[in-house]
Amino acid sequence: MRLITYTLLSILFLSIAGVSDLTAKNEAPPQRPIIQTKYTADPAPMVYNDTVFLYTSHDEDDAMGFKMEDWLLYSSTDMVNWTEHGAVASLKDFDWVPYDNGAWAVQCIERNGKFYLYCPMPGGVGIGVLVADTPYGPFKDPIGKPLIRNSSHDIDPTVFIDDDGQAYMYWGNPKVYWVKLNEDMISYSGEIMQDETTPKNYQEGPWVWKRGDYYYMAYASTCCPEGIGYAMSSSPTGAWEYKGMIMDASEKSRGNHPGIIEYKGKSYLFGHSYDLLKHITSKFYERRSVDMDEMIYNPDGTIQNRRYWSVEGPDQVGTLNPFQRVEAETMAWSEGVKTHFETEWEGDFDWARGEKIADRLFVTSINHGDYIMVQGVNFEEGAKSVEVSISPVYGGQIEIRIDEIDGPLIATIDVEFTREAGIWKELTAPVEEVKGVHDLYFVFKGEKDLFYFDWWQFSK
Ligand code: FUB
Repeated sequence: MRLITYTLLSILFLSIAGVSDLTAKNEAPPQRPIIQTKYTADPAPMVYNDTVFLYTSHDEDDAMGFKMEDWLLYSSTDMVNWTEHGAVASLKDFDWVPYDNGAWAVQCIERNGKFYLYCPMPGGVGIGVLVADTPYGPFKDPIGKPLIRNSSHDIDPTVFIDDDGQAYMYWGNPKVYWVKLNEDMISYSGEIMQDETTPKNYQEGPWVWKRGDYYYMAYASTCCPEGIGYAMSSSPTGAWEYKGMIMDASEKSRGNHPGIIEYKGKSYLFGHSYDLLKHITSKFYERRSVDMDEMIYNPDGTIQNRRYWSVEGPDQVGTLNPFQRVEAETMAWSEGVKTHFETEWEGDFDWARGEKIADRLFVTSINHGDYIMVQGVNFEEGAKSVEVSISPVYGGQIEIRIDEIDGPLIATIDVEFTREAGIWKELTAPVEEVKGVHDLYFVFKGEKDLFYFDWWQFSK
């Protein structure tokens, strides 16, 4: 059944993508977009301490139009395995925001050890700022009012700090506005300016960065569908000269929104796809997905064009260490599963330990045949056992396989049904010989609602 589903999905995806060279029988399904457990949009990647922190907006699972209440965080150190950290901020963090649907495109930036999250609220409500001591939050509103309230088009803020320490914020649809931020990052100086050279085909979603002597502004470009265009300048305040499309507008997509970083010597472009939605329906809803690929500069500083996201995605940079605790919500690809955050108050009492269960984010909605794939796991000289943290529901099995969903079985963990719902346990199983680097598949067997899955770790 799963294979039939794969084949149908492959045919559907490949015909949507117009990809002709990947039609071989039994071809693995495209494992894109990068996040499968939720609908995500408006990527805002930030590199801090050798980790990529990816802030996104969040399209609810039942969204028809925009239904966006909070902002999510994911992280990666290898650009293929992404760990979810849940919702790090929401509209509720602003006392002055009059609605609970309008958590549009944010950007987070670090300065002097503090993390500033710039949050637009559409409809003329303004752009707010939240501050935290860590990239994970908790984020608080330090000013209790909008940082920017200029027009009814105050959306899509992007913040850039130049080499001389001057910070700039840019935003707006259908014109680009900008202002100089003060060093405290929660106030500004001087007038709000409307950019006179709002670059060709600019729609919204500016993203500004510097490379060498050049300033770049990427943005959602052309409409509709939107691709990602860019302009260059010799100054952070323009004039901006249109240079072309980083990613073409594609019928496979609708809206777009760029985020661009350099990480471990490579450049990456993030933006939108609708491929996850298209896996379940051909109807259009605002249920977007963040996707990404490597971005390549030409020797003269211009950027190479790509038609759409590749099927294979970027190369993994580095490997994943299985001998440290890995959150179950770390994955390169998954099918069927969802994630859930439970606070100490909502969680059940752990009778075995006599204590309340701490806040945790874990994998839920685990049914027969679902699986999680973690890419490029380095077992070095081998592993002897594996431990998993599980909360049983009806019970079942985790088959741990390598390289393919039906590849060699290296461990099996039996999870028994228990009447004491909500109990978390650590279960251990021996591991068959496995050496070197492999993709790791956690394949779930049983009937339905098998268990919740919090983390896993191998031992030597
Ligand atoms: O996600 C809501 C809005 O859609 C964003 O603010 C725009 O950039 C577009 O992606």
